[in-house]
Amino acid sequence: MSLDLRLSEEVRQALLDRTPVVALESTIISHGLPQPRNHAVAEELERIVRDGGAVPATVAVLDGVPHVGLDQAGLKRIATDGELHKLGYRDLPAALGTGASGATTVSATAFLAARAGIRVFATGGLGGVHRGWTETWDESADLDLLSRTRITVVCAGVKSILDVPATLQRLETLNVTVVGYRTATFPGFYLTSSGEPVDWTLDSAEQVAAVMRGQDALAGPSTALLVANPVPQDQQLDPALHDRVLAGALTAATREKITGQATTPFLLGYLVEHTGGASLEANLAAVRGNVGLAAEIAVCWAAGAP
Ligand code: PSU
Ligand code: MN
Repeated sequence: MSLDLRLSEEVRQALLDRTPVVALESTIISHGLPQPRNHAVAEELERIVRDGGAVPATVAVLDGVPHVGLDQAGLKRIATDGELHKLGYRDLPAALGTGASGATTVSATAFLAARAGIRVFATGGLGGVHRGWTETWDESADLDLLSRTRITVVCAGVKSILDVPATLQRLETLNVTVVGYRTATFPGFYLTSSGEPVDWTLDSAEQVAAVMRGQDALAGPSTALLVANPVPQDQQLDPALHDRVLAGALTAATREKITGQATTPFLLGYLVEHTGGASLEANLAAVRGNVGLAAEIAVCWAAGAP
């Protein structure tokens, strides 16, 4: 059995020519951002990649077929179709086998992008260990998949709705390389800093590409490289507002018995609503910065290709 992995024409050509490509996930569009703004954001993120000199490859599963690189109709579909599944890696076989459509989370996107031969991927904030994990055992499958996939993920850290120190511990155990981009503290998604230290700080896209070459030279287990890029300080969510509203969100999630895949979209949605949209602006600022940096890294990576 071979996989029918549908690459857009420009992605196929760029991979053949070894020119820069950046993978983008679709769950942030379908389940992470409110309509109708999400469609404009999906288009804007692709434009940022192009302006940075790379080809965008938004990833999703449409009618049971995994796509790497969507056309305009595909992009519109992931932004507007209310029936889309949220697909982690483990959901991919079920979607393929039943002909279902869905947006891909970090775990499914990283897998499909790497499978297509793409090395750089941008998102907002990773999934991770949820608060209350000792009770719920809720840890995003993003972490495990990134411990076995050779891809560079540019993100604003992990979502601040999570237990950030516990997530960093898990990333260490899983041997995922974590670097701060121009920061010595791990970013806090909506916030510039989570307050947690990082062991490595890199200052340029060239340096990131050099670390990627180091991964390949070692030829060890196929782990990811996490490039943690903070939201600019003047665009972060007010930390006091963040802490106050997040506390309310966590209480509401417990009260309404929100669990599993619904947890992250519920918490993000609650924050948007109860910060009067300010968390949305911080989230978008973080994603835009990540996508721009990912394009820079992809350009440096392609420049060093044999
Ligand atoms: N980044 C954002 N918004 C999001 C996500 C990331 O700015 O909605 C998505 C990603 O797809 C990530 C998922 O993989 O949230 C994590 O969900 P869970 O905690 O259910 O694994
Ligand atoms: Mn979960």
